[in-house]
Amino acid sequence: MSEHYPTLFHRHRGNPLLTAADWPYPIHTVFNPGATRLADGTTLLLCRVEDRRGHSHLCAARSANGVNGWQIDAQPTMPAEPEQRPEELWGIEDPRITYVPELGRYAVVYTSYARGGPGVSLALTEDFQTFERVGVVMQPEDKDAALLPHRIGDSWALIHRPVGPSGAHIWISYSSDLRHWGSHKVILEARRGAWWDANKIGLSTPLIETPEGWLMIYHGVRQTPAGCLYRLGLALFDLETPEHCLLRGDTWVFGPEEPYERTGDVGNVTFPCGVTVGDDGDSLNMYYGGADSCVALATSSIHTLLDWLHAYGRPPLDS
Ligand code: BMA
Repeated sequence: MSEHYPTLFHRHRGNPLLTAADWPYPIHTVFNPGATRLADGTTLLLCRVEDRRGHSHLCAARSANGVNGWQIDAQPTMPAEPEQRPEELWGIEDPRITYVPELGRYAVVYTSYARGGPGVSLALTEDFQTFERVGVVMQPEDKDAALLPHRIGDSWALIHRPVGPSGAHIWISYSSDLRHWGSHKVILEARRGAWWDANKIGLSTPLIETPEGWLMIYHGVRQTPAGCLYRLGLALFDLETPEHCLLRGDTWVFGPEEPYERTGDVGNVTFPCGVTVGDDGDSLNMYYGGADSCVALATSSIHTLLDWLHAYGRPPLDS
């Protein structure tokens, strides 16, 4: 990317942080981790691990500083349960974690994959050891979902990305009990034509709550004759009415550049599912999959991303 674009994210020099070689049991690849900080400050990554069948499960890695010294669970933390849950026949993928103070638990929203296509499932956990599996909350074809950490008015809110005849856009849905969802609305549309985020976009990390609004990091997929390019953009949504987009950037702000992002099982993919906020309330650690083959880290800060949106973003044209 040329010098005159501001650099919003800085790759950690220790990248990639985790690869299959770090795993305590045989796996094929590890990528697309969800992330959170536990009460004691420990960073927990819930990684998507793919085995040699081609099926994924989730496995936790914990680190005191979020960078190194990862303690990886000796076995799958959240295996797929295809016997009890047919929607998990081909595995579970791409978790997004939200701590929900009202429940005193973490919500893990993930893709469950089976014959019907990818759908969105929800599980609740206190400790990332035992999980209450709520089950499918959005039927196929849907993915790239995360829960907001508290109710909006009386309702829980879920961001997700169903695929319809008009393309793959980002939606919000509401629920009073986390099980039954409705009041569905499109909140961010994939653009059309030659844009970097034409036709297919999806939520990357869970929304980040800031005094100025809900900050969204989303991915845009550019289809090229040589394959897809997965890059990231920014948008800001109203705090009280999160379906209302205040600002959206026109250009992507992070994309595949390094060898571990360019080359792998699926090259040219940077795919974050988790972000953690530092003790200062501003610094960000964004954890992402590189080329569907490793876990990497890029850092930024909330104020840097908001400043950029104010400088370069604009309200969506049709609002
Ligand atoms: C998306 C998801 C991600 C994956 C990406 C690139 O549709 O399946 O898990 O990283 O494609 O393969």
